Amino acid sequence: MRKLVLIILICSVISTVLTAQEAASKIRINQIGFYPDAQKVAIIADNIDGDFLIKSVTSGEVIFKSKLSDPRKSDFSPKVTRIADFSTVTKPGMYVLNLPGIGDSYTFEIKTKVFTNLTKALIKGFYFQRMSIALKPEFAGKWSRAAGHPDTQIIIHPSAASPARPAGTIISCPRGWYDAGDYNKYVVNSGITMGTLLSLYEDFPACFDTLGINIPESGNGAPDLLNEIVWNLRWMLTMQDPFDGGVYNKVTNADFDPMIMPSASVTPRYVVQKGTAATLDFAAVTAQAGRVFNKFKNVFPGLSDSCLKASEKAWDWAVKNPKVAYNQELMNKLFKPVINTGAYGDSDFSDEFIWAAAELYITTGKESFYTAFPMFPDAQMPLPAWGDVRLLGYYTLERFEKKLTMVAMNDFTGLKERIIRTADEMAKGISDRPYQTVMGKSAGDFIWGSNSVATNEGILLIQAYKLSGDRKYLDYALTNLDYVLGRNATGYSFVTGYGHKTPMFPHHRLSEADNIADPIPGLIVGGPNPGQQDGCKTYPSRIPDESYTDSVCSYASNEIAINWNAPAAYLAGALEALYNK
Ligand code: G3I
Ligand code: 9MR
Repeated sequence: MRKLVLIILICSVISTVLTAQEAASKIRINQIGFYPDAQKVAIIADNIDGDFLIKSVTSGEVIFKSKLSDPRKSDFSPKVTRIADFSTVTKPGMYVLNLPGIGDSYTFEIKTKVFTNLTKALIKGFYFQRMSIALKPEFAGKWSRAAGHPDTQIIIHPSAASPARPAGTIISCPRGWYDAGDYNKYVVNSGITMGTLLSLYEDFPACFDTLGINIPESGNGAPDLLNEIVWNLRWMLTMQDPFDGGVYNKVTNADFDPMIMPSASVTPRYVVQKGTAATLDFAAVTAQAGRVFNKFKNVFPGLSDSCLKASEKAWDWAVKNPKVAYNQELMNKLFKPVINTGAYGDSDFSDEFIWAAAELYITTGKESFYTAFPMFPDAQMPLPAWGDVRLLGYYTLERFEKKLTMVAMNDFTGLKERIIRTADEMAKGISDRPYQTVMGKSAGDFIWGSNSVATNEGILLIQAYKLSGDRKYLDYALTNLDYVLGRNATGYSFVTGYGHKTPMFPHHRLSEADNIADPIPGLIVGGPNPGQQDGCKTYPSRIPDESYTDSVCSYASNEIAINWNAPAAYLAGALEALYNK
């Protein structure tokens, strides 16, 4: 009998727990929290009519009560949502949102600087991706690990052969960050990543001069954001052929490694063919780095000058070789060994020319860079992505308005209007959307790495705010951080370790092979992608904004990548800087 009572008791406890989880998962909310003076919205992923309450976790007191909104209908699914707006709650504290008769949301916090830890974690994520170095417990905690991929014996692949460096020549390309869940390093994807991180520093130097993330270089007199960037920058510099200035596309194995730790990965590594995209991305990054590191000559002697020299040399190579695409399929027909890792193949270089030209122009002041190619070939403003980098150049022109010479000044008003117009277009109709976020305007937002669409939209909105001073753009940008942290159709906060329901099984060799239950923290996964190119069987749905699965097989929705972490770090860091002024 006692046993039966116990079983009934356990069952009823389990059923309450399940109900609590179900309730929490129905309430889609930024799982970290809110600034006191910001908009605060949760979305009920169900057609429930009635009131909602905001309760203090510490006192249990109901401090706010209001009605759920009229329903909103998704454009991509038959589902309907309701909005709970509690923006008038401004008192710092820990809270839950309660739906009477249904249950509580996850707890969340209202306070100033509510995303400082998140910002630090997203930058620290890069430290965890470092190659060629052991991660020590004092910096990496339980995720400490042995060194791997020294990359001091890199083979020139036949596709990369030149008279001075014939196939089989050994070069040294140490350091750098693992690109993603795999163990290779790609110049093109490092390009946008580094550009975004360097811009984060250039846009908000005061914040990042003092933000420490506890890495081996901390306290050396340079900001930690820059210290971390240097780890990848020094690798990138090795990717330039000193004899002609061209830049190899990647350091790679012939095939993706299995899910093993770095120290167990010993297959040969190659640099492959040079390309125009890689060379121009390299030119842009090194021009920007030359500018940024000029202020830190005492900590990094010679680095700024080396970067600038490398940049001009790369630019010259690209001008002479303006159409060298990295076509891996074609390359594999011509050369052995066949290379099966990521391609980041791009065949339109007009945007890379714009970006490199803009960075070189601002760093050197030489107008010839600005006028070398059409800076505004058309009126389009494509959101930054690894193969689409022209806006990175435009952001730089806008950031350095005071340095523009007459010819660029003449374009400036037009550029400013375009950025603001693009921001307006992105936000148009937001109040009708089921999740009230800028992200999700159309099904086309949900591509491989869709979370970087959300965060890059956030960056564009922040540029619109900087140019206009209109607070609404900042509020729009925040809706996309809310999206990434849980106010979305999946109910996940997409950053490992940050939020309540977070990815536990990312497609990430470092997290999968380390025998530690928790994945490495501070890494944003790709997010919903109805393409489902990985063929995983665990996706809950093909509906664009729901097509996400927290399983290790899912490299098309649940991998992590440096070009996704960088804009997430930018968005969180910029909001911290701008909301806490
Ligand atoms: O841009 C088109 C879009 O216009 C179209 O509507 C949509 C429909 O599916 O496709 C979009 O293109 C997709 C593109 O990603 C979007 O950026 C392609 O289908 C898709 O195949 C492509 O995926 C890329 C993937 O590699 C496969 O090549 C991802 O961008 C890229 O982030 C990813 O990168 C990999 C590296 O190769 C290897 N390391 C891991 C890394 C992250 O997964
Ligand atoms: O692990 C690889 C991941 O980093 C890439 O994004 C993805 C697409 O290029 O490919 C993954 O590797 C898979 C390979 O493409 C096919 N065999 C299974 C591999 C995953 O374990």
